[in-house]
Amino acid sequence: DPAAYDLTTSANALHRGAAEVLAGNWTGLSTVPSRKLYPHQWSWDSAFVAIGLRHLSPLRAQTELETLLDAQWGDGRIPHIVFNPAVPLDAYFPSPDFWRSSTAGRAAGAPLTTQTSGIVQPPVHALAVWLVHESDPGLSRARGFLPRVYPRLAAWHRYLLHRRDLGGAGLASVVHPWEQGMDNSPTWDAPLSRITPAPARSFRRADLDHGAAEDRPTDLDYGRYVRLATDYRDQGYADGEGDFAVEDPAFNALLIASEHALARIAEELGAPGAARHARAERLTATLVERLWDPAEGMFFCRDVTTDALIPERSVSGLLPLLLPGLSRDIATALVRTLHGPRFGLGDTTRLAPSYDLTGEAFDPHRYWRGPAWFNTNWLLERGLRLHGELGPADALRAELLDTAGASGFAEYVDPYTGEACGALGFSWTAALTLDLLH
Ligand code: 9WN
Repeated sequence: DPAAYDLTTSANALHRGAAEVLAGNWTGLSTVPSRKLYPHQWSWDSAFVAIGLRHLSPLRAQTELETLLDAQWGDGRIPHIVFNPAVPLDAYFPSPDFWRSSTAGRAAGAPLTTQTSGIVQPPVHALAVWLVHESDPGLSRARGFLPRVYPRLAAWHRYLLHRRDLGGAGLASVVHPWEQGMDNSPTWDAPLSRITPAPARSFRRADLDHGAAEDRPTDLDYGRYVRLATDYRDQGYADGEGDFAVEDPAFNALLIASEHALARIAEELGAPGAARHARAERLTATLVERLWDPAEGMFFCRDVTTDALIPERSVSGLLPLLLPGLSRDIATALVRTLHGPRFGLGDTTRLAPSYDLTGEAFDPHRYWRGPAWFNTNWLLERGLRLHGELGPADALRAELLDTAGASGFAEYVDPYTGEACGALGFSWTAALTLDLLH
């Protein structure tokens, strides 16, 4: 059948292209998100990269995660960036001399020799570890992969569930927009407006050397990012003292999904997993209590400082679809919202946008204020499949593969047209393409 033959050749070409991107971004012990724009190791990027790498080299996938975990702090936090000492300081801002992890982070147990940032990113790691293990259990057992990483992942979750329970209800809070990973989402506009920006002349934005200014966050955003990070650093990275604390649905949904994965890892190691599964279920109930809005059919962020929901519709509010313990009603409502006018999936958009199409702040090209991203769409695809929405899951998978290949594995795309934006040859786009091909 010639049509089947074509499909195979294009799948092969896509596979080859994605593998080339990951080979080009591999540095020996980990993968950079993008050679020019992001020349170090990023936390949630590495988790997504490992999920794709496992199909090419389970050994590399394990190494990717082990390298990240080697930079874990004594208090359990996994830093959002692990710096490569061979890269010049001015290649990325904020650089190690800004974060000063080994001195300012000493009380929190920052590593002495490895330089890292002091904030975190979404906890996709236990989920990635489990998927990497499953791809080659023989190699994993031979290398003692799970016994080595399990205590670190447990400490990571403990940090988030205790030190970061700033709202007091059991969910984890982020203390900086970079922690949640959707840096300039309109969700942050209100809580950020209370932060006095650092003067523009006090820092230099290396991102503008490689990214288009009209796509990236603004200078005013950066002034506030810098102020928040400086204050956190100057408090010795101690938690509970800052002016920004938000409970985010995607961050917490990923923590819950990872807690389920941690339960499976424990069971694989011969320990009981039931308590962790039960905790994940309790957290799911708390997520619904704290962040679900039945009238809107989606989840919202809670601003811990004002104890109010932030009325901005971000794709983050759809990502709890990933959770197995969601009620049928909530899953159905999320699927409806995803395909409705605000996200337009399968109707006006090719991939789910990062932000409400009808929202005042929507911009199809500006970073997390509208463009579609591959990691969030990969998570939605998994969620759709988990809840039995096989038709929509298959359609989204086909669009993801098409768009990834046609865009040159772009960092993000215009949600209507699939036009490439940001960096090309972006690691998690390539990695998640590989995962969908398998
Ligand atoms: C700040 C690396 C990271 C991603 C984030 C994305 C972007 C950094 C930046 O790039 O953030 O951490 O410099 O803009 O928003 O999700 O992890 O790919």
